[in-house]
Amino acid sequence: MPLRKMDVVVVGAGFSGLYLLHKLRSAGFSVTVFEKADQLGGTWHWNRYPGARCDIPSLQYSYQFDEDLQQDWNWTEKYSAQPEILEYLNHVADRFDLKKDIEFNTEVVAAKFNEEKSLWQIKTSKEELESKFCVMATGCLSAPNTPDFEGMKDYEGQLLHTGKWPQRPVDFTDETVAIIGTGSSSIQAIPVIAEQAKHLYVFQRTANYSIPSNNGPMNTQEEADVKSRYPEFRKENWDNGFGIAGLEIEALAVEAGEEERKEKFNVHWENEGLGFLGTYADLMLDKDANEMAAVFVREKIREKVKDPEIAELLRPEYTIGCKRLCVDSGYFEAFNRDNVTLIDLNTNPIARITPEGLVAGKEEYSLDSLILATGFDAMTGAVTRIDIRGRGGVSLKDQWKNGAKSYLGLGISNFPNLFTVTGPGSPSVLSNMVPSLELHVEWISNCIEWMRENKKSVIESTKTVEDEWMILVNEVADQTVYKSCKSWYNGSNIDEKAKEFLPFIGVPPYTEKITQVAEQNYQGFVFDKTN
Ligand code: NA7
Repeated sequence: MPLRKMDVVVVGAGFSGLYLLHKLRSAGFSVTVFEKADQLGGTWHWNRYPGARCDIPSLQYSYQFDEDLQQDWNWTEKYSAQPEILEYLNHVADRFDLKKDIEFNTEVVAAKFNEEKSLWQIKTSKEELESKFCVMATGCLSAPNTPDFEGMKDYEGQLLHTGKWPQRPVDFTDETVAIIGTGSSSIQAIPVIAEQAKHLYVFQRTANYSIPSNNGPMNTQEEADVKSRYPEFRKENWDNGFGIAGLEIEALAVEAGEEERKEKFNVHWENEGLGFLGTYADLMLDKDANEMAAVFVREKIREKVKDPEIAELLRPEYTIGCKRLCVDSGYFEAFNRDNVTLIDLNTNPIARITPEGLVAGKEEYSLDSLILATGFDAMTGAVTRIDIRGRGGVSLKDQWKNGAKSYLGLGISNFPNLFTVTGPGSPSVLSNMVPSLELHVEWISNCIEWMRENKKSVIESTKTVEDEWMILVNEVADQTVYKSCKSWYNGSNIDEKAKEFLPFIGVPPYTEKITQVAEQNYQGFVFDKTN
């Protein structure tokens, strides 16, 4: 039987994949989206742990490509919870009739570039097919990191990972529960699980900074105001270094008086969530300024947590923001409950998982449920877990062994006609993801349309431009405090991964750069290279 052929294969039906399908199909291309899960949503399908919600205000964490959509949709809360985001994505899919071109329960397991035919040979869990282009819309935080604790396979209780949460209801009532990890996911989940469980043990390796979300019902006046000037409001996103609207970023902490600084930190602490880091322009640039913000947050933690010893354990020491900042609804307060115990893994390392629970330090914990909130192989994991082979059969995993290199986070040398949405080298995780992925979807779609108009078949990045680009990514990061601690921004959470800083910091210069590249007929990319 002849293989199915299409113009574009999109991998993943999350925010990026859905918009790619709409955009490319509207431009007249044949497109199929392959999705491993049985439904759409990507990150928002998999991360359905208790308390999961976005930590960028929903009025900004939403599509802007369609004015009617952004006018019609009403978010019920400032920061929407996972079920509502999933509902929104389903609404978008129905509104633009997307589901008919998404093949669910279908995993892309391999993709090989056929140099003779200039086609991608795609192997899914169900069939082989051919496509001119392949776009990885696989998300930045979608390949769960599951530490290989000794004895884990023998554990007989309920084992869960926050990034792979089951669709069935999970009820912890009357259960003894342990959660390993204290990143964003755990920080969102702990207050909710603590309300349910008989007892919750929290195993912490590194304390984390978190800002209160002060989440609540959508302020309808604010919503009406934003909707009356949505394009202008969105423009504020694009003008901000992190792609988040409404941050004042002129003044410097090191130049402010102590009282004034405290007052301003307080206002941002109360109202801005992640935007706390935008209180002053120098917080992520200057170690002294950063320490001022860190001291402020440490003090807040001390105020919130009643037991001074626990407060001390929950107090992060490192540069604030160099690990992804968290936003919570009652995280530190949860440790004031009698049914929550914090265990410091530095003094009580996990020795092994047992059939009944786990052993850490000298204690054995008998558990009904064990939750791994241990994060992701961020930014590259979802791509390298697929066997992708480019020119000369080179494997992407091997090519990225010593560090992921990409031109603009969009194209990779040796991998023609393969695009990544929010790939390494783009602002991605250091920006508001939704506008960032929309920017990429439009760039990729426009590029493929331009190729059709200009009769080009094959586009690829070169080693030279991507080397230069990744040097710039690191030079920019060197001007900040982002490299000053271990984080998934620099691969430190995965042992075998190259320790390299991957996101480009600065939405406005990045946007300007990729726009210019496109205007100059995709400068830096090579078309129809002959061997
Ligand atoms: P994160 O932020 O990577 O957090 C993972 C947590 O798990 C973090 O506290 C880690 O400690 C801890 N961890 C990871 N491996 C281990 C092992 N082996 N033992 C003990 N503890 C471990 O992932 P999240 O899912 O919380 O958040 C991901 C992003 O999703 C988030 O930033 C938002 O953008 C949304 P560590 O700090 O490495 O010492």
